[in-house]
Amino acid sequence: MGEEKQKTIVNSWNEWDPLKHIIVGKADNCMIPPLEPAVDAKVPLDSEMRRLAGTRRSQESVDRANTQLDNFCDTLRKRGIRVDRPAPMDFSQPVQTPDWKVECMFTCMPPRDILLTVGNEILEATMSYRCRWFDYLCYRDLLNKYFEEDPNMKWEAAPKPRLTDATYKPGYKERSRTEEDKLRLVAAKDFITTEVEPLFDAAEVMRCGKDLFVQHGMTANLKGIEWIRRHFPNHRVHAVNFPGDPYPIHIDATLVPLRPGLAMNNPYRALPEEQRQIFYKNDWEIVDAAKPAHDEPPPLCYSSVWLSMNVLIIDPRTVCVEASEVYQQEQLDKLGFEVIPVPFRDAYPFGGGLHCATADVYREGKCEDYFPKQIEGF
Ligand code: DAV
Repeated sequence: MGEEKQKTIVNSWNEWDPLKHIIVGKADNCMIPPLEPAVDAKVPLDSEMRRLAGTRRSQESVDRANTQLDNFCDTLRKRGIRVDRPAPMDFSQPVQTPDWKVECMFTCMPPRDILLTVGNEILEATMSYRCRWFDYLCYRDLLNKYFEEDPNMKWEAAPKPRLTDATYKPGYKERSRTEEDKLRLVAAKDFITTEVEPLFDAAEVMRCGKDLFVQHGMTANLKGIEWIRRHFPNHRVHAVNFPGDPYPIHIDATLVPLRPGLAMNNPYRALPEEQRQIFYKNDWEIVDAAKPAHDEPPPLCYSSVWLSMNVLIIDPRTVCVEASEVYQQEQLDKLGFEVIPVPFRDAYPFGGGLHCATADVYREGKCEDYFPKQIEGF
């Protein structure tokens, strides 16, 4: 069936069922984010991005990223997957609400950060950076279209946060001057955001059918996780955290499910023992992800080398892995996957890897219970 004729269906319950329709981001007009409080806590201490905050990325780097993004789309289309693209805005514009003003916006390269698909619902996340407050506008044409074309699609938006100074902890920067400081704060679950309002990025959520695992970290606070819990009453929502990650943002380079019964965990960001129990109790195996092939991320990249494990699963036997990540490819090959290498390192600086750069619209399959044995209080 040609992709134009494919009926629009919004449905995706997990990260591995057979993929039929997806959104892939674009690098156009991407800015280096301004150093507002939440961005400051995430940009690595030694990154050049600090000096260049609030400036445009070079057109040459944008073009290279877009070439790889377009190539990724072609790879998916050749596999019969329908691909849609967002509408980039002029992200160099200053934006404001009645509460604050910021010198520019950011990007629409990583739709995963904002769009959370759970079953027939697509939920726009609150976000927690001021420069990302308007991200949703880039996806509104697509969501509106899905809403028109699929009579069962549920279009939801989480409450937009105020993001006043009360949302961010005063003095956090002073308390996190070194990597050691950061690790100590993260181990104590002391993150940049306060609990005055619900906050989460969609990329903090790992979907496993009836169970949703949400990272408590730099973008999702406990109130945000509680909001998700009340919003999805038919799901079980588990807050997880990863001591060992000095910059905990987004779960998809940290804990990645591969297929029912198998997940991989970043060995430097181990899921705490008590939070592993639900996996073991239900006969899941958690393997350490292979080491990245690179010692450093590409220049002006705010993500870590662990984008190596930020894979896009096409179906329980097939996975897209970044083309230079030979160790990750080898590991997944040994685990029984067909590995599709996708060149993507030029796109990393614009918002992440192959999983970050996408958002599910349709995967075949239903909501299944992969964790029938629950752990009290988790
Ligand atoms: O390891 O820097 C990247 C995830 C971005 N969505 C990391 C996390």
